[in-house]
Amino acid sequence: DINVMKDVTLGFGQALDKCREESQLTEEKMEEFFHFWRDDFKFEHRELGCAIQCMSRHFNLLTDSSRMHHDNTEKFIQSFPNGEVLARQMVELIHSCEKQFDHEDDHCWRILHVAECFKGSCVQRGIAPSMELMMTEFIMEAE
Ligand code: BOM
Repeated sequence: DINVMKDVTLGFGQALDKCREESQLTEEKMEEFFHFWRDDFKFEHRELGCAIQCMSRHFNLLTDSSRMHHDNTEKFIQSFPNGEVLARQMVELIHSCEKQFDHEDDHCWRILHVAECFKGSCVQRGIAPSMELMMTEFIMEAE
């Protein structure tokens, strides 16, 4: 279902406002969270990694060592319409990305690398949401 990843991203993105200040992620570096899926989005600001860490914490998706909490993450994804279709696959993709960057001790940088890797895996598997769909929904929600 092409809507699942869109819904999960917009849901997860709700925490961005709460995390901007503590992560120092300015609107110049990321205007809205769904821009994550743009083709030309660059993963270069450590602050984005810090923001994703903060947002994940907000939904209780991290362990004490700032790794993904598998059960909580699966349940979080399942809480969206048809989330059960992608929950296992997303947890596995994130975990396999985590393993690739486990040597990175800085949590913000590691999470940024994991996020970029996760996006790449989603694009490869054809489960990345389309930007047009994201924009439309985002604008509809704001009205
Ligand atoms: O090891 C730290 C785990 C953090 C993983 C972060 C990957 C997620 C990137 C952000 C994209 C989010 C889209 C949907 C939310 C998935 C839970």
